[in-house]
Amino acid sequence: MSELLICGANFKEDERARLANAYPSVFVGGPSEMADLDEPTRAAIKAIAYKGHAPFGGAEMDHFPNLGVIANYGVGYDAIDVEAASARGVKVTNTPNVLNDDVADLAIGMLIAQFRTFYRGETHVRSGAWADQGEIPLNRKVTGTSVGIVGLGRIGREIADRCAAFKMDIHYTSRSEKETPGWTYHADPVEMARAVDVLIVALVGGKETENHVSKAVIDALGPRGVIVNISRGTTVDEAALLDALEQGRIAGAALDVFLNEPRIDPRFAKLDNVVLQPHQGSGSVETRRAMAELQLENIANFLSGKALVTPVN
Ligand code: 8YV
Repeated sequence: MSELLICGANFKEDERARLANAYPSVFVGGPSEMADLDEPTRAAIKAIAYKGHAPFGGAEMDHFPNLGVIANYGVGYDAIDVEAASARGVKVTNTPNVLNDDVADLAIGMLIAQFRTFYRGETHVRSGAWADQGEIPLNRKVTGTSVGIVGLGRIGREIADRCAAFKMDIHYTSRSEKETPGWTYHADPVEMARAVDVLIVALVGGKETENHVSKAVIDALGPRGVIVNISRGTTVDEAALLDALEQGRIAGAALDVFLNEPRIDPRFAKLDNVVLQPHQGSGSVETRRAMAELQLENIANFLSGKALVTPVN
């Protein structure tokens, strides 16, 4: 009987094969398919390798009476009800740190793409408009701008370090003030938004941070303001953001995450002041490999009775 359940339609073939080669396993496309497994199969499962953003709650955990660990592929585990897991004595692990560089690189790349209108430039070259119309409209200088990092965790810090290399005036919000090289701490995100031109959102997802970047924060950012989000769609009031972008009340946005991924609000596609990416923050070959290895290491440690590498609860 298989001890491992691989759960997630978006596991790549090689990632799934690596898990399946390590342990006899069964596969389901998502938590909603767990109930379809027969009872003896469910009773044998001790570990679940999870990848995805579909909710994984207590009701799904209850299908597996001998479940001991849910190893999440990803640093963000907001899809998993950790409280429900803890109440059942189930451990949860994630894949922190190995993706910090990729996510920070993407944040800076998207910020530059938004300021320097890469989308407009690319279309201009590909369409031949360059030869007919000449230069594109001038855009905006990146170096030296003022930036507010919303959430100075591990990823937020990597972003801030990169911003420092671009000689930016760095501000941040966080649960508490941190030791930083001259960066300005704000307890209130509205106050920070008033002080900067760019907000880069690097919060954890989940109920606690829902709509943290509220309408009031967006309004405080003002007409030169740009919002970069590489965290979760839930952290920004998306309706307020769309209204502000459509009405030109902020200058633009660069977004890797949305509500209702991958079927995002069609209003985004109509905007020409946004950079849109398909939640690819950690999506380099190197980083995804490291994430897969860390997930497998957590499973292997659990099944052999060793300490978990990156436990959450
Ligand atoms: C996802 C992510 O894990 O790590 C996270 O929190 O959001 C991503 O890296 C990835 O999209 C796979 O679902």
